[in-house]
Amino acid sequence: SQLERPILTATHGRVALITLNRPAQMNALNDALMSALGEALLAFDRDEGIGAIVVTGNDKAFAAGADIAAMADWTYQDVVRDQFVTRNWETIRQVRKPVIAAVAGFALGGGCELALACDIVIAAESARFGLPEVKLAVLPGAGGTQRLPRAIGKAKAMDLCLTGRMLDAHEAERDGLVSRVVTPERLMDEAMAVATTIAGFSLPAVMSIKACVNRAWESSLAEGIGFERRELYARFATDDAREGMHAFLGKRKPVFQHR
Ligand code: CO8
Repeated sequence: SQLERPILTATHGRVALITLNRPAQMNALNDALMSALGEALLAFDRDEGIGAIVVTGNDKAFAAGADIAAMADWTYQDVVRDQFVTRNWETIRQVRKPVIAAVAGFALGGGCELALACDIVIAAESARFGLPEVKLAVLPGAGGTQRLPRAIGKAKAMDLCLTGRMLDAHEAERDGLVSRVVTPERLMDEAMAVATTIAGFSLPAVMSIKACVNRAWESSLAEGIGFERRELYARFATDDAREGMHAFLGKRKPVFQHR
């Protein structure tokens, strides 16, 4: 039944919606959920009819982290053999279309790291972000210690990682972890509207912009500028770029073919 699936998927026009679906466990991210999420993300990334992907949870939790019940008795040998995290947590990095996290309630540990791996984070006022792994004597090992300092700076990241305290939605927005804050009632409308806007643009241009911004995280300015310039030149090899500019000049709406 729908209730037993770790994720639910739906499409609305060119927007795909993925809902994390372990409400009784606060959407704790176990192996089945992360594998299903990875498969769904890659399937939507390949789907020509999809231009943007929204990932959400429920009112109480986006996700309260890795599944502590599953992890509690793992040994060093277990995590090395199974390639914990590497095996199915990093699939989201392969996705070339924009992924928008719509966060209400708790986004803790791996749930916060999942939001950090998304391209845009839209938070309800009820959202709470934190990396409480230190309290369990583990660490934010799904990119948290690396992405959080890049997103909000070293001082704030050290504070969050070492104390395990939570940020509310407004503090998270001020710090740069969150793109927009809305009321809980508006969350899904806002996230779907943002995704629909992006999905209406030329997909090759959108994917190129995402790749350029991600490159800024990972490279020197000179290398990033070089990457950006090559991506810019490549836009001129697309029909959509001519259509976009001629539609502007002709004072009409562009009709993009996504090529
Ligand atoms: N794993 C497993 N079960 C969970 C988790 C979790 N992360 N979070 C909540 N649950 C379960 C609870 O055990 C409880 O189950 P039951 O009803 O059977 O007792 C149910 O969900 C409801 O939770 P609560 O009763 O605790 O609800 P509250 O409203 O009182 O509290 C909180 C909600 C604040 C979210 C609280 O549940 C909590 O603190 N959860 C744990 C948060 C946490 O520590 N997360 C970090 C986990 S470690 C991690 O993510 C990274 C590990 C290393 C990196 C590797 C990749 C991630």
